Amino acid sequence: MRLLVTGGAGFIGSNFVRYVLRHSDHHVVVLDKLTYAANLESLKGISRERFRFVKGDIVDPAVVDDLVGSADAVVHYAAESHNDNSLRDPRPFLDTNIIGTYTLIESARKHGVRFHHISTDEVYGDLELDDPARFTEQTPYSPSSPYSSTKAGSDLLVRAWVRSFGLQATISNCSNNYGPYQHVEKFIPRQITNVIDGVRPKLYGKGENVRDWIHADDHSSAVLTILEKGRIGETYLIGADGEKDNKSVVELILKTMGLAPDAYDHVVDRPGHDMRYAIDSTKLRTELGWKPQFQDFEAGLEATIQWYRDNEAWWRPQKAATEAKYKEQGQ
Ligand code: NAD
Ligand code: TDX
Repeated sequence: MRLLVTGGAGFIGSNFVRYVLRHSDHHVVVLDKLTYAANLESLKGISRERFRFVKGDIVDPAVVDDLVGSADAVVHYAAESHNDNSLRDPRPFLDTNIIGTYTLIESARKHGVRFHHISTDEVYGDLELDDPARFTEQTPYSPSSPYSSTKAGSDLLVRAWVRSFGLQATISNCSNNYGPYQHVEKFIPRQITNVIDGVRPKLYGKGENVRDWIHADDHSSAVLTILEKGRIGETYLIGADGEKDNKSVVELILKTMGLAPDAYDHVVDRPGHDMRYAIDSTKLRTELGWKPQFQDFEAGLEATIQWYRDNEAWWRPQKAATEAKYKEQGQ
């Protein structure tokens, strides 16, 4: 297939591009606006034989239509992705996540092109710490932040286009990803690079919040599986049973990097901070036979820490500006 991958210069998109080129014969065109969150270095070294990069905005119908028209399938990762930014300035989240998705699905329906929409578990809101429940495909939508509400809105647009216009689409909602090439604004890379810089990790509030961690390569294998075998019109939840509270993750980072596990600071909490996410991925595992390869979070985290140690040139240019923004918020 000729795949159009939006947001392929970001964290998960760039990992997906590498994964697809390694594990399939598909050809890949990346469409990416190159916002602050992108890094072209993440695509460095990829052979041009089956890969091409186009700089452009998904809200621009002319750019989108040209590329969608010559693809067999669209895999839509492009988004404004950071909750903290959405609390400072929601507007770009509406533009890219809502209007950008609308622009893509309009074009996909016009050309009859298969569409896979990448979304998040955050559309389901949050769970209590002691709730035995996990999110399933039947959980009602209840997003908390400007980011998650725009992702929820984009999911609903895709569902409506399937029902009303027969769009050939699938949707996946994945839990928190970790791995190489993640921007230093996000929790795990921020703390690793703080420790490298001799700065104490920053834990929002009490650090009790739970995230369900999955390695980016496991997310990629799940998306490729859904793209090749998923049933049109269906939603699949992607998760790897990786629930951890933030405090334990920071302690593990500190221990792995040779420091005392309590060498971190508590900072002001995120407004509206979701308490816990947890994914039940039974449908994906039983219907499509997917299973995660990275079952050992400690080993995956250790490899990620080593990647940030080895690739300082990749993240260093973003670090000072990212920390300056956090400082303004007391975080
Ligand atoms: P990211 O912020 O690292 O990358 C986003 C990419 O999209 C960047 O390269 C950016 O330049 C591009 N982009 C933004 N606006 C654009 C526009 N208008 N036109 C074209 N390109 C644009 O994000 P990520 O963490 O890699 O997330 C990718 C997708 O996966 C998002 O849809 C996100 O909601 C979803 N997701 C992320 C996670 C996670 O843990 N990071 C978990 C579940 C789902
Ligand atoms: O410095 C920090 N300290 C801290 O305690 C930062 C940056 C975060 N946190 C906490 C907030 C969250 O509980 O760590 C947790 C993870 O934070 P983020 O990395 O900002 O991720 P989250 O808000 O959970 O959202 C992520 O997963 C779902 C992605 O950014 C989203 O794009 C995805 O949809």
